[in-house]
Amino acid sequence: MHSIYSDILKAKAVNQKLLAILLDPDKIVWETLDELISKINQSPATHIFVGGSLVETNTIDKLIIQLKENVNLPIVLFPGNPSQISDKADGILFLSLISGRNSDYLIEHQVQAAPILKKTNLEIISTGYILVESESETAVSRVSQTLPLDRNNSEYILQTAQAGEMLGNKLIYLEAGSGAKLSVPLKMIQLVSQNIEIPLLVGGGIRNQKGIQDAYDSGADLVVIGTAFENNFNFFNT
Ligand code: 1GP
Repeated sequence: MHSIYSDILKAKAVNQKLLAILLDPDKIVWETLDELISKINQSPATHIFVGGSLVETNTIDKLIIQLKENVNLPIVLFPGNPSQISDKADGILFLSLISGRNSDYLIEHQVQAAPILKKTNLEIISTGYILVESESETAVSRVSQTLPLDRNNSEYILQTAQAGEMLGNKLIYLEAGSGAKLSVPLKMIQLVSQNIEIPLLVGGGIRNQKGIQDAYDSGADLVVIGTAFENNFNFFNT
């Protein structure tokens, strides 16, 4: 039995902060995979997320097989669409883009994914995914054809997070977008974390240790780091 979600809840209960390294299979330089794996093993990461906006399944499988052999962390899919489901992973963030009004990303992709997921043993973790404006356009916004929510309107973002929780999502993910210029505002993290019960994930545009610590101090339960580690495998040693 998987226990990814119950472990996240247990960590939250004792205020133990979590860290996910996001790997986009399209951006993996396969020749450097050994080094990547060894740096992951030396890092404080508690989870590996695998996904991207436009990845093909066979590269996802290939990457996960390598990771499973060499890293002892839960591997969680963070899919851009239903074609990115791999039964090699341990779990999946079953995302609904609740900040947008594109029904494909709210429910249609999930309907397509359901019969595929039924055939796997993946732990399915429903996640209310909220895209927050970060100055320039991000891949999530472009691919999903949705606009991010106004970063100055924390109240509306809180309402969205609360609606996501009331709908039964198990996690809320505040996303600025991969490589975002501006990460999610700390005041917003604070407001949302104080007014929902479920764990809060925060990611997008976090570039240094201080950014991670600030997000934790503001109430993030799990921080996601993609680009900064991708660009510098020594990121966690700096
Ligand atoms: C993107 O939140 C993640 O979906 C991580 O973003 O690549 O900017 O770290 P970065």
